[in-house]
Amino acid sequence: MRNIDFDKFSEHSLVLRNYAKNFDTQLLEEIENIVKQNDFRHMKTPKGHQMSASMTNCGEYGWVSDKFGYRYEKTDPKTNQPWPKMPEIFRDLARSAADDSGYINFESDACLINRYRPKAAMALHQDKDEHDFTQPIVSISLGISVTFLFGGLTRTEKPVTKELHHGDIVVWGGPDRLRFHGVRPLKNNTHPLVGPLRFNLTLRKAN
Ligand code: MD6
Ligand code: FE
Repeated sequence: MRNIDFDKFSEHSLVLRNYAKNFDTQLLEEIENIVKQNDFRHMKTPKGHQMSASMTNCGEYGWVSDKFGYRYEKTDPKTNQPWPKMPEIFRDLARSAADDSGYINFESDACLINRYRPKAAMALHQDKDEHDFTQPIVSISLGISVTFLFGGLTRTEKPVTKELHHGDIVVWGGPDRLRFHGVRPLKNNTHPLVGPLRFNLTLRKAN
């Protein structure tokens, strides 16, 4: 039996500490390869605000935001091309993290890649553009650490916080699936392997 170090947010959501660490170079190489095909960009919210994290996608569906709203698209509206293929290591790692968290047979068809520089943040939001809320979300952190905010089902509930570090994987679902969450502005910092950056891979079943 493998010894998994986990840290629970709640009954249905947890952080698997260091779960992705052994794969970090491989994951970073795959990100680099994706970015060569489809570069990071700052998307705008439907209200016209530029997001401070920059984003790209891989997999069958990519998450996009612009004046027409938040949604999943099979092609990148910027290039009209399909998103880069999902690397097997992303899908396999997400599936195994989900399995180890009690969500068996998780099949992701979308991976949003967020890149944060110091001071970038993610305001409280719900992930609700997917079709099937019975499917969990698996989120992989690489690079500099961040304070993750895990709120309630309403925006006003005071969030609990967890530090997420390089190699940690968050898995959540069930009754927590629609909880508000976000990340605090990143502090100035440098990670030995990643530099002054944080990457977050969010794997989902969009459709
Ligand atoms: C981030 N993550 O960690 C932003 N959403 O940079 C998310 O928005 C997120 O980590 C749903 C589930 C897990 C997450
Ligand atoms: Fe989210």
